[in-house]
This record gives sequence, structure tokens and C-alpha cells, in this order.
Amino acid sequence: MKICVVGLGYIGLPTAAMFANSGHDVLGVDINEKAVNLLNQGKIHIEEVGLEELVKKVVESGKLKASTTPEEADAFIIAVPTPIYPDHTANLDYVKSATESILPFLKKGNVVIVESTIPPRTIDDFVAPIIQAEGWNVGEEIFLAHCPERVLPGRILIELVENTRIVGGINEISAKKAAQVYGTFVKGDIITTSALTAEMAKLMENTYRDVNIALANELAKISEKLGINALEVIQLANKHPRVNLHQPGPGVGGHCLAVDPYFIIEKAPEEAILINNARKINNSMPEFVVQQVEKMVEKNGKIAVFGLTYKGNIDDVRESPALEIVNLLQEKNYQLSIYDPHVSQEQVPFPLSTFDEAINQAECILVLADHNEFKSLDEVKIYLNMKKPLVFDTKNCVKINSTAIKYYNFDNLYELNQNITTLV
Ligand code: SAJ
Repeated sequence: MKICVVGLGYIGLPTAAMFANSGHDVLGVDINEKAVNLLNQGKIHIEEVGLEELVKKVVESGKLKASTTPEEADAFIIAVPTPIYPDHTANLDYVKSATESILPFLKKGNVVIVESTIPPRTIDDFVAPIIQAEGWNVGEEIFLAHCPERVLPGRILIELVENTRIVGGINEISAKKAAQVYGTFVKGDIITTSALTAEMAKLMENTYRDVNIALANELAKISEKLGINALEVIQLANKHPRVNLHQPGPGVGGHCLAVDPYFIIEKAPEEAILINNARKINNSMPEFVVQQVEKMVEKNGKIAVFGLTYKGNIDDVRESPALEIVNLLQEKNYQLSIYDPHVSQEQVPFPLSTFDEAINQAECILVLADHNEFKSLDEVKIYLNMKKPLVFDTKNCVKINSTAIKYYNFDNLYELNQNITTLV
């Protein structure tokens, strides 16, 4: 099969590489010329475990090529971003332009699959009409489906193969045709349904996680107030066979959990009360973290911020709560030095430091991402070079052995509240 993948980001690029690796001829298309040029040299512009090696292999074998314009193919896969506007409604501009870009190359019998996460009814009410306007009978001449991506950054290549795939067609035959496309490399189940159900199922997966994390974050705030070890509570509650509380943290970031619930809220604002409140709770965590920091470090003190990405061991800073925390701390006139071994300088608007520069004369190491590099820190350097040896670990990932270094996480934040310290 010839497959054209439009959008070579965190999902499109690994997907294109997997199709190429299973023997298809794949053309990856992106408006980013730099990404296209790099790909044609067998190189990648993003960080993902195992991807560099895989891309090198399939480009060298001639199975994967890249271009800024599509070509005729048997199947088209659209994997472009669906950001939100400041009012939290979905911006479908990239889906529109990607769909329009393939129109001149469509042939009867083609399968068009949208992998981008989209609000419910987008396939029926937005994508199908664009193809119909070209004179195609969608569902009979062009088969259209939504096949949401569900892979976890950091495990993308494994999950692309192993996860169950939901394929929602605009009609049954479209779902069947799209399922055949994925059948070539997916080892998990491939379940067919309607496009609308697939859209909603995808959104509910991420919303479930967002709401669950909001519950953990709310518990963290309640625990700080009442003198409770929040992490121990979660550990114990999760011993119940039907309980799975998630982990509190500095907020929820990334392009999925922090965005997708709004696609549901947009379509049913009056009904989506819990979903909306979960978003508010998670959005309030940067402010909560800063409030705790203010109890630890005097104004103008130096803080070493460790980690800017939205989670550990990735290079993605999209919607990262760490960026908001940095801004809030700057507004409060703290001196910041920022260390993130996974982020390059051109990704962020503030200067990055090395570990040594960051901790020098700092009064707090504020850990905002659970990178492997942070799990065990040089405690001697911390003790000797920081002004006050203190670590505030919002990801519960650092192991500090020395009692000479004060360590806070969601276990013991209440200790910062004088009235509660005397109670316990
Ligand atoms: N987080 C917490 N506490 C937790 C778990 C996560 O605060 O207990 C935070 C993370 O630090 C991060 C955010 O949530 O800021 C999201 O991270 P994540 O690891 O939960 O998920 P993503 O956004 O990297 O990927 C999610 C996945 N969805 C689910 O697990 C239901 C992935 O499978 C999806 O493919 C992806 O969204 C997507 O593209 O939609």
C-alpha cells in the first residue's frame, strides 16, 4: 500500500515510520521544511524512545520519504495538531488545511483517516463536508474514518503496536477499510464503531485521567490544610481492589489531558460540570506550588527550577505547568535558574543553566518534572553549594538520603504551616 501521512509530529512521525517498517511505501508530509529535510536525511526533530533508529532504518531502505506536499496514495492519514483558542474552544484550522491539501490527490476507493483528537461530531459535520464539496460521495467513493491515537509519549513505538485501536467510520464500510490499514502492524485488537463514538471514547479516556488527577490534586490541597500525608493516603487507598487514585503534581500539562476535556465542555457546557471543575483544579496547581515555595524561600531568594517539560524523560514543553510556575515565580521577583537536560535553549524564552550553575547559592531546588536525571542528585554538591539545602519535589521522584538536606513533597507540605506542625 502507498500511505500518505500528513503531519510529522509526535504521532504522525512514529506512525509513518511504523507503516514504512511493515513494508508500505510511506510519504510523510509536513509544512515544516526543517522537519521534512531532516527526515529525508534519516534524522528526526523530536525526542522519542527508539524513534531515531527506526526512522534511520526506514529512510535508508527507501520506504519512508518526506515532502511538503502530498501525493496520490491508497490511504491518507491526518495527524495534525488540534490546539485550543484562548477561550478553550477547538481550533480546527490544521485539520481543515490538511484535509484540503489532500483533495487534489484523492482517487476513488481511497481511505482517509483522521488521527488528530477532535471534538465530537467533527468527522460528520466538518471533515466529511470538505471532501463532499469536491464532489465525492463520502462513504461510497472515499472511505472516511476517525482512528484516534492513544499512545503514551515515551512508549509510543511499543503502544502503537500493542494498544487496542478504535476505528470509527462515517459508515460501516469506511470503518472496515480503515481497520484493514492498521491491521498491517497493530497487534492489539482493532475495534470498529461509528466516528462519533470513536471521537467521544478518545476524549473520555483523557478526561478520565484528568478528572482522576484532579481528585489527587484536591486531596493534596486538603492534606496540606489538615496535616495529612497525601501520598501515603493514596498508597493505602489504592490497596483497595477497585481504587486507583492517580498522583498529585504541579499541574496537568501536555497537548492531551490539558486540552481534550475542553472539546467535550465546548459541545455540552451545561452538562460537563465535573469535567470543567477538574480542569479548574488542575489549572490551579501552579499557583498552589508557588504558595508553598513562598513559605520556603524569602522574596528575592534564588530558586533552582529542575524540569520544564510537562512530564519526565521527554522534551515536550507544550502546556507544561512548569512554564506557568516559572512565570509566577518571576512575577514575585524570585531569582530563577533553570535546569532541564531534556530541553534545548531554543524551545524556551528563558536562559537554561547547568546543574552546577542552577544550585549555586540557591535556597530551594524545585523539581517540576520526573526526569531520570533527577532521581538521584549529587547531595554533596547540594550541601556545599546551595545557600540552604532544600528540595521541594512536586513529582515525588527524588531520593534524598542525607538528613542535612530538607526535603518536601506532597507527604509533608503541612509541616510548613506553623499551626499544624505544633498539632502533629
Ligand atoms: N499526571 C499527573 N498525575 C498522574 C499522571 C499524570 O499529574 O498521576 C500529569 C503528567 O505529569 C502530565 C499530564 O498529567 O503533566 C499528562 O501526562 P500523562 O502521562 O497522563 O499523559 P500524556 O498527555 O503524555 O498522554 C495521554 C495518554 N492518555 C491516557 O493515558 C488516557 C496517552 O495514552 C494518549 O495517547 C495521549 O494522552 C494523547 O495523545 O491523547
